[in-house]
Parts: sequence; C-alpha cells; structure tokens
Amino acid sequence: MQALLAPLSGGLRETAARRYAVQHAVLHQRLFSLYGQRPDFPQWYAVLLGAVGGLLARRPIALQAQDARREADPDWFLDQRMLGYCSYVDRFGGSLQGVAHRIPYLEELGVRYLHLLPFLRPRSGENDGGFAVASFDDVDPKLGENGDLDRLADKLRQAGISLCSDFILNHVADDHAWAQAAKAGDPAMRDYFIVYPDRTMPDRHEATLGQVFPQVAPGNFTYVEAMGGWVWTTFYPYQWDLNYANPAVFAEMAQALLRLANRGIDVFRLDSTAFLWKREGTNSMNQPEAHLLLQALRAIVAIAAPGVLLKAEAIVPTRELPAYLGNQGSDGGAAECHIAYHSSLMAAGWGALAEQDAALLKAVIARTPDLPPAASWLSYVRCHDDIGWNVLRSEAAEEGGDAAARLAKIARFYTGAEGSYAAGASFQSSDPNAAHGSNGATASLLGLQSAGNEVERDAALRRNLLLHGLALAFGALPVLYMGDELAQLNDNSYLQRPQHAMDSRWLQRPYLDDVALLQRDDAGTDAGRMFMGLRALLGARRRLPALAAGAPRTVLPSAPALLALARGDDFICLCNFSARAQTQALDGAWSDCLTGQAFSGEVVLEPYALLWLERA
Ligand code: OTU
Repeated sequence: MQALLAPLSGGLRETAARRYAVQHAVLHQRLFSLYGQRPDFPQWYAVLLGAVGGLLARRPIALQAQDARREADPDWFLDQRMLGYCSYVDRFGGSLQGVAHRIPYLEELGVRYLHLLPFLRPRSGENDGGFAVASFDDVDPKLGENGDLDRLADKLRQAGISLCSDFILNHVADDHAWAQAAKAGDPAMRDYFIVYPDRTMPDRHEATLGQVFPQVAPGNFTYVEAMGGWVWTTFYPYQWDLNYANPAVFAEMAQALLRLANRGIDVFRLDSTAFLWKREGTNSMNQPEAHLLLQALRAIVAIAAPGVLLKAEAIVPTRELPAYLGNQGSDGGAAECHIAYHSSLMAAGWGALAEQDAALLKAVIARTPDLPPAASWLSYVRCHDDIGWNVLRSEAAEEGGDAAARLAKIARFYTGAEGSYAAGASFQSSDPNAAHGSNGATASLLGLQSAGNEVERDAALRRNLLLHGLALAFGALPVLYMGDELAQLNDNSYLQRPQHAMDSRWLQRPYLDDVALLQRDDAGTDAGRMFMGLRALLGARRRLPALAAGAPRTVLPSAPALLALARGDDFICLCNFSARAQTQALDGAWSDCLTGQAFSGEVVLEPYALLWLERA
C-alpha cells in the first residue's frame, strides 16, 4: 500500500487508499498465484503498485471526475440508451481528425460508444489490419498524431460518446521494440516471448492446439533466425505471443493500458483474451491463468482508472463465455471484464437464417446465464472478422447428427451455395467439409447484392432488420458495424491488394459510402430504407427500459422457425427466420412498438419479419 500511495497526495491519496482496500485481496491473491513462487515477488509487487500510483497521479482531472461519477453509478453502461458503433479510422473518416467531423452523424444515430479499430502505430508492412502493434504509445502516423487522439477523445467525451480502443495484449509485432531487442540478443527481452530452440516443444504443443488462420498462417510457431529458435505465433508469423508467465510482461502491459486510459480511452477491447496462457496438453485457450491475469488487470483498473471498461474479445464456445465477466468463486469471487462479445449469439442468428429454424439460437440463449452485477454482453450482427462457426459446435450437436457437417452446410450457404441468396466467402478453410468462418458484408450475405427484383430486395432488407432487431432487443450493449446502417455491400477491392488478397475478411471492411450516406433519408434507395428502418428500431429501443442490458429475458414457446424473446412481462421480440409466414399465439393485448398496430389472440409474421410488441 505504501508503494501505491507514495506518488500521491491529498484527496487522490485517500481515494487510492479506499480503492486499494477494496481491491487488494483479489489483486494480491491473483498475482501471487501466478508469480508468487518467484523469490522477488514482494519487491516486484511493490514496484508494480508504485507504477500504478504514479499513473493515477498523472490522470487528468477531467478523467478523475468521470471516474468518480462512474464509481457512483457502476451500471451506467447497461442503459437501453447505450448504443455502440464500430469502424476503422481511415474507412470512416480518413484520419482521427476526420473521425471528429463525423461526430454529428454518430449523434444522429444515437451512438454513445465508438470503437475505433486499431489506430496505434502498427508493424511496417503487412500488419493484420493494425492487430500487429509496434508501439502502444504512438498513434499510427498515417491516421494522425498523438495530439489528434487526445483532441478526438475530448470531443467525443463532450458529445457523450465513450471511446473504445483495441488493446492487443496477446501479442506484439515482430518490429515492436521488445521483439527487436530480443532479436538483438537481450536475454530479458527474449523472456518476453515464448521461444523454443528446436521442434520438440512446438510439436508437443501442436498436438492439441487449434489454428486460427490455417490457410495463410498454418501452425502456431515461427522459426526466427535471429532468435535461433521457434517463436510462439498463434496468429500471423509476425504477431509474437507475449509470455505472461513472465511477471515483467504483465507489469508492462498493465502500465501500457493505464497510459492509454490517461489519454482518454474509455473502453478497452481486450483482443484475443482466450489465448493469454499456454498449457501443454490443451488448446491453450480459456486457461484458468488467463482469467487470473484479467482479474488482476481489472483490479488495477479499479484502482487507477475506475471509469474505464474492459471488454473481452473471446471468440469461444458459449459455455466458456460467462467466466470472462467474472467468477463467483468460494473466496467471494472476482470481477473480470465489464463486457464480453456474445459471438455465439451473433453466429446463431446467422445460422437460424441459413437453416430457417431458430433451434441453434434457442440453444445458445438457453446457455446464456443471467449477468453478474454491472456487466453486459455485447451484441452485434457483424464485425471486421469472419463469422466463426466453431463456437456453435456443441449447440449444433444438441439434436444429434454431425455438428461439423451441419455448420459446414451453413458456411456453404453463405458462399452462395445450397440455393442461397448470399454473396460471401469461406474463411481459411482448405477442407470443404470443415466449418471455419464466413466473410462478407451484412447486406451482401443477406441477399441484397444478388437481389434481381423488388421482392428480393425487400426480403434482403427484412432479413437485415431482423438480425439487427434481435441484437437490439437481446439485452446487451449493441454495436453497429460501420456501413451496415446503410446496407453497404461487399468490397472486393482487397483482391487487387497483394498484401490483403489472401484474407477475405477485407470483404467486409469497406470505406464509408458517401453517396449512400446522402441517400439515408431517401426511401427510394436501399441505403435509405435500411437507415430509416434501423433508425425506427433505435428510437423505439431508447424509450423501452425493458431492453436494458440487465433486464430479464425469457424465450416463449413458438414454432421452430420463430424466436419469441420476452423481455420482462410487457415486451416481446418476434423473429421469423423462414421464408414462410408463421403464427404466434399471444396472451393479452399488444401493440407494435413501431406502428402502434394492435394485436391480440395471435399474430401472423410475414417471411423474415421482425416484430417488437409492447403490452397495450
Ligand atoms: C482477433 O480475432 C481480431 O479481431 C482479429 O482481427 C485479429 O486478426 C486477431 O485477433 C489477432 O489479433 O481469435 O479471439 O477467426 O475471429 O483471429 C480472437 C478470426 C480471435 C478472428 C480471430 C480473433
């Protein structure tokens, strides 16, 4: 405690002491169980606390005030008026300054949270869309300078929009200073990575590891001449996994996060959290130590930047997800991330459309536990990555049959096979019977690109509003993916860029279409119809507290092609995933949240219809 308080004075010193009293048991215990066997653990822990205290001392006054407000109202982000938006800086606004000019557009949509995809200085050359970070302390010079980030964060805060940044903590670029020093022979820096002199250990690990990019980056180890050995690289060969068994790595990364928090980042999307800890004989995902690391990080944030939210990006089976929001262990449990992507829910919505049956979705919802306090799922229709099908393996097996074949069929559907309306691509699968992932822009995957007439365009639009209506009604922080609000189509230009051509995730990473933007109020255009349809849903959502993240959720009995999702006693979201009309029985009198139309007894849902009903 003394180490933490030494850099602090006055009220802030008292505040830190109060926060530490709450956090120290978890912080110390988690770090002790990870690193306590080291003889220098007590000194290391004191130095870490001193650094945390130093960063709290340097926290800008405006952010300290925000910390205090959010500490007093820890549920602030669960409100049904919360809405997220996600985009690349260059594709949305050209630069960080350009993003600032888009704030009025975000306000028009009602956005309160903006996730800007990686904008820190990336590896030079190929860099996985910025997910290979060369410096945590510098903005990518192509997008602006550090001052632009500070100014943008300020402007967003004034507009009531929280800024979310990726924090890529599983790996760094092979030209990050740590990797360069390691290559130059610095033994301390070599220990920041996981390096094996020969194939013995890599082969033992590979026996049970999966592959994230089996086609373009097969295997999980890369031979690096300058390191004289095999470096652990889960993703691309130039993304070097960090060695969290080394306490110095944890301390460095915790401080890097707090420095960014002090620049005004409100939310950190913790990239690839499932992979942080490796264990032979397992797939090295979701290991207990990964959770200890995240719980320790959360405790540090709670001391030095409690207004900041942590968001877990763990693309893992449904049953593994809840742990990322904290545990309720025998020691009283510990909080972990505030928010977690519900990737099973996202994938199951797409699966339901392909199968014209909501069984997968119902299975996922049944396995989604109630939220712990002050925590939320993140719901979404699409993001910059592929729709990964493997997270649904266990739900796909529930009704018997071959789960892998079932998911592979869904994946084929989204390539346009199986008589489908979709225009998309399979991701990273050389095996036609394997289900890895699917790529494509939402509107293209839902049939707008291939629509040849008004009827097909209308069906494509309805499917699009259906998936968005589910994400908005589920009880989560919903995040829109840039371009989807305007029904933007696939961007095939990546095929002309040699560095991107092998990664079809670029299909769904278009530039914001300025023409579509100007059409957003024109019902005669696809962009306008999508935008206006979505805006109507967003408006209704804001006035319905039953749609807040933590409010109760029940699945009502329905036909197989329907999902009837009740939120409390007075709201139902009805989704028809099939091309045929479906009937749902209703108890009592209801009215359409958008049009006011009255229903009782039963309601008929047109093909692919979404209906939000409130009790009349
Ligand atoms: C994350 O993704 C990012 O979202 C990707 O854009 C990056 O390429 C990757 O990390 C490396 O930084 O496994 O749980 O299947 O869903 O790579 C983390 C493709 C991940 C992505 C996967 C993902």
